[in-house]
Amino acid sequence: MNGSTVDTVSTFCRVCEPLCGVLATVENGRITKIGPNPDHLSSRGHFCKKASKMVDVTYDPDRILHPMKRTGEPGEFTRISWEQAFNEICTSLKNTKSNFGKEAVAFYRGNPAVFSSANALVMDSFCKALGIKWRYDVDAEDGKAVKAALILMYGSMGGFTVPDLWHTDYVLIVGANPLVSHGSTISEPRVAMALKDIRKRGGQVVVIDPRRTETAKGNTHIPIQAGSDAYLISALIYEVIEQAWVDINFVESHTSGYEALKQAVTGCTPEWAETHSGIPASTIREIARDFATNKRACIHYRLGTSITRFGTLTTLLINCLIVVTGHLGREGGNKFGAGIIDAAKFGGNSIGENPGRASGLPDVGGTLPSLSMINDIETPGPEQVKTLLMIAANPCLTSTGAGPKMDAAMQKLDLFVSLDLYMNETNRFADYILPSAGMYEREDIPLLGFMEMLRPTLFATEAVIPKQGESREDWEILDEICRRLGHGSTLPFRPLRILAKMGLRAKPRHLMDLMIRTSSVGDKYGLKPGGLNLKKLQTQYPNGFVLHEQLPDSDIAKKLQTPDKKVHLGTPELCAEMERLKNDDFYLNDEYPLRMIGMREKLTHNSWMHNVLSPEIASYKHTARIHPEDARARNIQNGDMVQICSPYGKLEVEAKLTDTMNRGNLALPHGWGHQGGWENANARGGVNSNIIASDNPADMDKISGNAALNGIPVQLSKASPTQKVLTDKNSEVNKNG
Ligand SMILES: Nc1nc2c(c(=O)[nH]1)N[C@H]1C(S)=C(S)[C@@H](COP(=O)(O)OP(=O)(O)OC[C@H]3O[C@@H](n4cnc5c(=O)[nH]c(N)nc54)[C@H](O)[C@@H]3O)O[C@H]1N2
Ligand SMILES: Nc1nc2c(c(=O)[nH]1)N[C@H]1C(S)=C(S)[C@@H](COP(=O)(O)OP(=O)(O)OC[C@H]3O[C@@H](n4cnc5c(=O)[nH]c(N)nc54)[C@H](O)[C@@H]3O)O[C@H]1N2
Ligand code: SF4
Ligand SMILES: [Mo]
Repeated sequence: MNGSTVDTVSTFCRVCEPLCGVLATVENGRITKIGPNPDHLSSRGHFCKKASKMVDVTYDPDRILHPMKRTGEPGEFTRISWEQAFNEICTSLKNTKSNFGKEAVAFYRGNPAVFSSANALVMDSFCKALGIKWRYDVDAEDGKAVKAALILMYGSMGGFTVPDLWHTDYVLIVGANPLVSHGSTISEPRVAMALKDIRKRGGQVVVIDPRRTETAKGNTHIPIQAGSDAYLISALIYEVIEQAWVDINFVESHTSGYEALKQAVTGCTPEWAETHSGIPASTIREIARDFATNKRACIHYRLGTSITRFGTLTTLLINCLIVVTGHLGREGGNKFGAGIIDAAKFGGNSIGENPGRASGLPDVGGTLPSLSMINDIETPGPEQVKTLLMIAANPCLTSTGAGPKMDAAMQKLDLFVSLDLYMNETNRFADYILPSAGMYEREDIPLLGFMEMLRPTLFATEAVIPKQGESREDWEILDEICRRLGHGSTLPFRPLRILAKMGLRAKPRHLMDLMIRTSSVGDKYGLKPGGLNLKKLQTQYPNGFVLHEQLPDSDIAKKLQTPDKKVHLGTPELCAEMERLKNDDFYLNDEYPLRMIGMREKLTHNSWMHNVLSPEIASYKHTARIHPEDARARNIQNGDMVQICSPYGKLEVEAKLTDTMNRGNLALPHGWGHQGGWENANARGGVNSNIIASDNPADMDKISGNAALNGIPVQLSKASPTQKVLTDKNSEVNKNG
């Protein structure tokens, strides 16, 4: 016997939205493997390689494991104690408040932050406790347009309408690539299987995308010109109305504003849409017919529609199409989520109530776009942002406005504190980096997925391993700041904060427990002895507890948060945007004839998985995917360095010719061009794709302030010969993207 212990622990992955149940092999307190869990009731054995790479992230020698203080140039940090870090940060926060007012303190949330339920439960109350008025987040590069549309139509940004893929006969996938992304605003580990099943039962999967994506392969692919979906969808609505395919009963019972919608799409003929989108009018008519006349039809849409200039309008139109054809809340249509709490009730519903102080960009549900930060930090005057607290974010790479201006703004702050696993391209400018505990170092429930799950399932995990180094959970760090500033704690309820001041400190796990116990399956604190609580869920149901075998049909009026309990179709916002769309000449600029979009690759995740030392990730190269004809016209060959210029900036990157691109469009992944504390990532080259995105607030989506990162007008040319790099040119045209 060597005394070693090997355990296999059921837990769940928190890299992306399916939140797959996985098995962690733990040897002597160290995770050695993350693998699939065939018995997990949500993921049922689904697993992807990204999850297995979390072992490398957890033990990455470049991970920040101690509080660090900037003692020199950007990126030059010295280890300090937690005590020193908290002392100095809290003193500085107090000084900022007394010198400039509490409005000088701002908060920024990045994407990985929402994958911790504890964070989701306390970030709001942390900001409220500190009186933080300026809250920014990466949602403007992701889903602000979606949230704004949900607010306008359904009354709350928490009320996602998820495509009922397991029971549909026709799904229109517009601007999403779930075979690589594993789905977003939908939480379904087996999304690939669900799509396969649709085909098996004779149904259709139609993918509208400027690239013949992994999802498009084997399905019906309709190539589109990037940034033109609003034309397409308004023409689909036009055609549905023209052909009398509207579900009038549904519209009369559940909606308002139908006549205004009808008016707004006047003249939006399939021929008109063809000139903008490149999709033949006959195909548009076919899609309209198939979608409207199929009893079980739904739409899945994501970044290809939301991070565009007309992001909110496109999302509004998609939802109007779902609703007027009577596909809302029905089997095989788009249904409201059914988790243990109805997030729509707590989701927030404000748009533009607290616009950026200098950018004027609107907030959605109380948070502002990343871009607004630049102006709000740089512009002198009342309420100028002087201090920034940032959790799990890297806007200098991931946001619109990334580049010299964002870098400069970060350096103008009096105090910049970042909570992160790494020193990245943004927090290298910070004054302090505080080490965060990784996903397997914290307990959790799938709070983020509740409203998105196709088979709503409840599960929980304990921390699988101890916190590495001196890291702490994000919430613990926020809690300590609140305690030291005299607010008791960072928890949302006042009585809990008062109790904390008396030494009785509740934790987010108590709130998770509360949610479970008071839910329909909860033990109601003993009143329903057979019911669930957090502990019971963790110990007796390690593989989850299925809440609904399938999404229940929605009682629509009950799900809506609009005051009149109607879905609002032709809102003034939609009508005004339709007018703007009809008069838009943005893409008529011959100087920038191509359109650039983003793309995701299977094994990396936004900006934070390029450091993993794996041969597969190492084999990834940052390349722009270009159609061979677009390349030939410019004398560009596979592997050449090319220059891509937009009206806002330029970059150079290697070309990869592929006929998966729709002609006139090229794709470049984001999150590359590293210069942080991650050595392997830095060595992998590539460029920051967002330096050619606009940093002008006027260019953002009008309603939500969402960035327009898909459909950037660009010109393309071969870079000067000195820039040429050695590459394998064996394959001139790549068929696999
Ligand atoms: N492997 C991996 N998975 C991820 C991530 C990752 O970085 N890597 N990121 C996660 C995150 S944060 C998110 S939000 C989700 C995103 O999830 P998805 O939105 O499913 O992922 P994307 O790959 O961005 O897919 C957008 C699709 O829209 C297409 N597109 C671009 N412009 C247009 C357009 O104008 N019109 C239309 N119709 N299509 C267009 C693109 O070609 C692309 O196929 O993925 C998550 N999952
Ligand atoms: N051009 C273009 N730009 C895009 C996109 C696109 O499709 N095209 N997609 C956008 C989208 S959808 C998103 S969500 C954003 C993502 O943008 P961001 O959220 O800004 O960046 P990420 O790369 O997700 O990671 C941010 C940081 O979180 C840290 N991190 C990881 N796990 C944890 C944790 O558990 N705790 C803490 N405290 N930190 C952690 C990582 O180390 C990393 O430094 O990028 C956006 N940018
Ligand atoms: S799909 Fe996402 S949640 Fe599931 S195992 Fe892969 S990375 Fe984790
Ligand atoms: Mo995202």
